[in-house]
Amino acid sequence: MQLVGISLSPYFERAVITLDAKGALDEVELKLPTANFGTPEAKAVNPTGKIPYLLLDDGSFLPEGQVIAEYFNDVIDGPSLMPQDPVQAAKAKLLCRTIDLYVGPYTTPLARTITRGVRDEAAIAHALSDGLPFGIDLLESHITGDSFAVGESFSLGDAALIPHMFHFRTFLKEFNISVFEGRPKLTAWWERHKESDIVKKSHARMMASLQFLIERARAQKEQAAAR
Ligand SMILES: N[C@@H](CCC(=O)N[C@@H](CS)C(=O)NCC(=O)O)C(=O)O
Repeated sequence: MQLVGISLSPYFERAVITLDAKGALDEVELKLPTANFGTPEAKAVNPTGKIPYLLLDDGSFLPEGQVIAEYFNDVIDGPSLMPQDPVQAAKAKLLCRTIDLYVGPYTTPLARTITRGVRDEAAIAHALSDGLPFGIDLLESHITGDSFAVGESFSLGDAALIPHMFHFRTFLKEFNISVFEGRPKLTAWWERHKESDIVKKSHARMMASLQFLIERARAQKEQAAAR
C-alpha cells in the first residue's frame, strides 16, 4: 500500500497518526504526490484532484483521510482506535466528521496565505468571524473523554484533532482569534497531549512539510522570475 499526500494536510496526517498509534509506520509507504492539485494528471488518479489517497495492492485506490484512517484501523494489527462501545464509537466518528465539515474548510484560506501566498479576503473574513468560532465551539462540545478526546483510550477522534492543532497554532497566529479561550475541554485535552510522542512526531512532520512547501514555492518563484 502507498499513502499519497503530504503531512501538512491534516487529512493525510490523520492517517499517518493512525499508523503511528498502531505501531505500523513502516507498513505503508508514504509518497509525495507527483501531480499538482486539481490538474488533469491528479484527477486521473483521484477524481477530486486532492490528497490524500491510498493506492491499494489490488490496483484500486481509496480517497478521503477519514476513510483511509478507518481502513488502516480495520486491517492493520495493533490497538483499535475505535472504541468498543457503540456510543463512544459514534462520538469518535462525530468528532472526526465535525472537523471535516465545520473546521477544516475554514483553516484552509488561512493556511493558503502562507503555503500559496494567496489571500482570499472574503473567505478569511468569514472563517474568522463565523466558520472557525462555530466549528471550534462544536469541537469543545464533542470532546467528552476525561483523558482522551472521547472514551478511555486514544481514538480516531484524537488522531483527527492533533493535525488541526498544528494548523491552529501555525496559521491562526497572524489573526486575532483565540482557540482556547472559553473552551476548557479543548484546553485540558491539549495540555494533556501536547508533549506526547505522537503529537511531537506529528507536528515535526507537519513543520518539515510546511518548510518544504515554502521552499518549493520560493524556488518556483525565482525560476519564473529568471525566465
Ligand atoms: N475531504 C477530503 C479533503 C482533502 C483535501 O481538501 N485535501 C487538500 C489538502 S489539505 C487538497 O488536496 N487540496 C487541493 C485543492 O483543493 O485543490 C479528505 O477528507 O481527505
